[in-house]
Amino acid sequence: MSEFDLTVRNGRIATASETYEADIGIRDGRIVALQQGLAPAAHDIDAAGRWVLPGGIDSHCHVEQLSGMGVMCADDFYSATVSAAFGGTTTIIPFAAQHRGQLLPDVVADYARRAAEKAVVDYAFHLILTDPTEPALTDHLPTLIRDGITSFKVFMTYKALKLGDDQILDVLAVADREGALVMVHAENNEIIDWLVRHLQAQGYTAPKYHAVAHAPLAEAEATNRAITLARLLDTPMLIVHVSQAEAIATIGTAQRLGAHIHAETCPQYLFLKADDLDLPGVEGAKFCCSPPPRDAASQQAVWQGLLDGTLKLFSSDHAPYRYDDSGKLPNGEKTTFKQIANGLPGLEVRMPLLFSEGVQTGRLTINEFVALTATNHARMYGLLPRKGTIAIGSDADIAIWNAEREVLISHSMLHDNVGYTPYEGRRIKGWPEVVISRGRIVVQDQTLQVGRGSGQYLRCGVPEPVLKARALRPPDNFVRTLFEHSQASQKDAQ
Ligand code: DUC
Ligand code: ZN
Ligand code: ZN
Repeated sequence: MSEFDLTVRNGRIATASETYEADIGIRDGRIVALQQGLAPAAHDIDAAGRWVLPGGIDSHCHVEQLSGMGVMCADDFYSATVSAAFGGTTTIIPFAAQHRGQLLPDVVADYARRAAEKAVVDYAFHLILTDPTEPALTDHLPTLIRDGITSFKVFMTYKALKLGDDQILDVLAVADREGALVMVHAENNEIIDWLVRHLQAQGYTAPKYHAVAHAPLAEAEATNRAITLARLLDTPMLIVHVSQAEAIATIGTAQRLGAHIHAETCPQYLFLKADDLDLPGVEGAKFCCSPPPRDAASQQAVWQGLLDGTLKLFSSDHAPYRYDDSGKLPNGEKTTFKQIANGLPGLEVRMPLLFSEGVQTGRLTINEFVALTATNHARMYGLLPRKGTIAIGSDADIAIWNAEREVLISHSMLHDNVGYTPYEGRRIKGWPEVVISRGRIVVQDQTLQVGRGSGQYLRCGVPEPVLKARALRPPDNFVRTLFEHSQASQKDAQ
């Protein structure tokens, strides 16, 4: 009898740093052998002529979550994780989202229960933090961080979600002290509101005006301001869903100055344009997300940011809303751009789109592809080496890609519950045909092979940017010390 539960043989393995031919032996959900000439186990996959890559990590997706406007996502943990798996992603990190007035521990307990019942691949959580009260900052966040939720997103826009700069500083200081990473949605709220008001006053309500209201400069300004706040405390920050050149330039400058600034982008900023919102009626709602898709020059800048390492993460920002009155169109054909639920689906096509347009075109090496879609996410959120790579001791999360398979993207072939895809009709080349999570074959022969609730919760460790910042910076930062002392005296005074 074989010492392995499963073997994957004859494939070409790529990690973020290496490419080589070897067989993989898997036991108890982990990779335990990596060498040529392994004898087949009773369960054996012949990966000859295929790429054997780490399963993807999608570290920015919205699943079974209420939006700021109170709209429920179309995907629950079942449909979202099934869809992820069919697209080669074996770990997702969605958001346990606090709405004002809610207690963080309650939010997380509810979200954890929903996920445990339904997820088919593994998952960790970020928080969305909208109400940084004193108990949240002093008690709830530190406890949740110790329980493995080591990243949280704050918003600079959306009335119901946004924090002021002073609140963001409070959150950054707590994250810094407790070992967590703050993710920022950077758009200037006042600029957007002003533009919305004047567009509406002139009767400009069609979906295409969403992209006008969410102006590139609103993103550029907020990105610069967010970075300034992080630099004041000399603490790490991740700018999410970056879409345009000036924001990327600002991030690059901060990185060259030695600030601990990291950044992510998403498929919609490489493969869609603001022009896509300009369709008859309200059809353009299918392309409304924030920040919105931009122009060809922005797409070029985003590609460049991925190639030169300014942008380290490629996530979907999957935010699924159906094209009907349950989601995108609360007012049917009369829905104005301001009322359209913001967000696009992308969990399943994230990796195939980048594989086809990045690797197959020669823009990216296969190793860069792995880094951008898996390994860098595991580093960023404290999941390496368990997730995001192929190595002895790592979880056996593997996607076996057929680089020759040509696919015509259409919603009918996808597994989410959104009812449309913004990438309808695109021809791409390369698709993950077998997907393995913790040694379990999740997808094979275009069929789901596992049941609801078989995914596991992952506790994230300290994010690598936090460890690096701690190691590199001088121990005394007067501004941080000021925060610590004033927090302590506020607590004593109670
Ligand atoms: N923008 C966000 O900030 N989150 C969800 C989707 C979107 O478009
Ligand atoms: Zn956002
Ligand atoms: Zn998002």
